[in-house]
Amino acid sequence: MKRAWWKEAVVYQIYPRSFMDSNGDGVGDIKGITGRLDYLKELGIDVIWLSPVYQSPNDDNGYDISDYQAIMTEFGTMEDFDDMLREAHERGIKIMMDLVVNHTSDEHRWFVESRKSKDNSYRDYYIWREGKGEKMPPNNWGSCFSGSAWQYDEATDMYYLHLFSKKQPDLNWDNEKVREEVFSMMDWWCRKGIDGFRMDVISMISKTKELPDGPVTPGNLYGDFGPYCIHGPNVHRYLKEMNEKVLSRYDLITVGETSGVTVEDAKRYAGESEHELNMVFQFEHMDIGNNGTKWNRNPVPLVEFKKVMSKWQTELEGKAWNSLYLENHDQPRSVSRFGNDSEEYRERSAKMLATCIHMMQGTPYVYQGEELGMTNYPFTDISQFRDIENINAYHELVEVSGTRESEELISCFQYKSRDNARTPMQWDDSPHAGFTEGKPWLAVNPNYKKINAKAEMENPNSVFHYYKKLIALRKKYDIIVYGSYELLLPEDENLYVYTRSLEDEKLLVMCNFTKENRAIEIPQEFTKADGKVLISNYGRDNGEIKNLKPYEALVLIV
Ligand code: TEU
Ligand code: CA
Repeated sequence: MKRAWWKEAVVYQIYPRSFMDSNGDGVGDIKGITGRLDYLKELGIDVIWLSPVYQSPNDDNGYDISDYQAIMTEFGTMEDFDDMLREAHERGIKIMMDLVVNHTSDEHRWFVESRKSKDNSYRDYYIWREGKGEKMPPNNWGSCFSGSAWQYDEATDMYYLHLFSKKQPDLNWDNEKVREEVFSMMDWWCRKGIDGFRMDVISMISKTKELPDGPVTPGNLYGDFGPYCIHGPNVHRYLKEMNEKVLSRYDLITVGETSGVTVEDAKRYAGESEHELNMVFQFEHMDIGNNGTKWNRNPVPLVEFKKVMSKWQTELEGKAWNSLYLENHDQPRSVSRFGNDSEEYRERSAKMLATCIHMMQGTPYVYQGEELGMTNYPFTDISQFRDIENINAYHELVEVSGTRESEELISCFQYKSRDNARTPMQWDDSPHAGFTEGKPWLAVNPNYKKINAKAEMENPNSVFHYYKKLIALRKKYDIIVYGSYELLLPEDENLYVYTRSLEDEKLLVMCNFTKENRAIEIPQEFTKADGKVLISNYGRDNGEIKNLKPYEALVLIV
């Protein structure tokens, strides 16, 4: 297995809007990030994945970009950005930008031009089609944010495609001028000294020529664009071109957000010799239980979770590199979804989940607050949400189609809404958790008085210090980065047990995903020899055990 710094790194994702507000307007900003770099240095992370900080009207909180080479007004100035980049580099921390080029904002100058007339020189930067008739869009596709994926534009009596909000028109990647503009913008950021890109919905940039109706999942009002917009005919050609013209010229970390990706697809997007990307985010483990819709409260059966994770671990090994994550700005808090966020088990299960993921092969991604064991928010009313995804879903499912009942749907939002991950970072027990001196744009979780960075940095047994230890172990032991993975007890519904092997070293990773004591038999090879405890969330100093305690994580090394 080829060594690489980005294989050995741990990435920390910052959602700037909710990380730290330095000027009291209730919105996080870049100066706020700069002021917290020492905290991240203390945690020991190597790379910051910065969610978009570019100029944006914030229809989708910055994932709708109106100027790729200017900083969002609310977040500060380009000078603030340059200061943050320099201060991060001085601490040995790299910066990975969020590249959102499947679509722009409808306020981007390219789109402002494109919609002016059918023969405008920017017309073909986007995907315009004639309707099928009076108020009839070109096909039945639905947007990820509800409603049709087509928006009628009066000025030229045509529709434009938007797979996300109507203020996020899709770029036409078949137009080489679009590719040239994107590549030169990327190069401009690389020349500023940034260290990589996380690529937003990069699997959607190539659409089929024909745009036929998609299959309609029962209960949905619209058709699925997936077969025609995900892993399209030219996606790998365009990524190889991006690699050749930009990525290969710098020492970057790159990760593609590839909705709908399979292991086979991943071998192409992130294949060691494909010259496209370093790795991808897969969603199979996050989509467990989503039968046709994410709006459910389904638990995650551990046997299925183990099967998915093990497939990715074993089938990519030696061919492509894994990313490892359980939460981000689009997902609910992992301790609430995969662990147990009750007073009694929150910390223990947060440490157990961290062990389970960080002991695998791949690059781990820690989402802001995950290192504190931050939990979902106790949402009870639709007015508390800010995320366009579930606000639009509520309108469509409750008010338009009436296929869902308000209270039941809101309880699903409470479990799965992206706003769960976007409540402000909890720094200390002062008002608004020290995030802002103003009114936060989204309410702070009321449990901040107990769950906050200050308290956890002072408590050596906190989730924070446990993450710090996990990150330090990854630096110390090659086996954690490069060792082969093997799943044990595949059918066990309560325990996740796997080994890692590298040369003559071996790890045994045991995680109890339940709140009961569970019997376990430690394989001989870890007891007869001097099996040493690598990490334990119960402070164990030996591996002579007959059972795992509630949410216990224990890693032995021989
Ligand atoms: O997410 C794309 C994506 O797959 C998710 O939106 C997913 O469809 C949904 O959030 C989970 O149910 C990326 C960004 O991460 C997301 O924040 C943006 O809203 C989206 O693209 C559009 O840019
Ligand atoms: Ca601010």
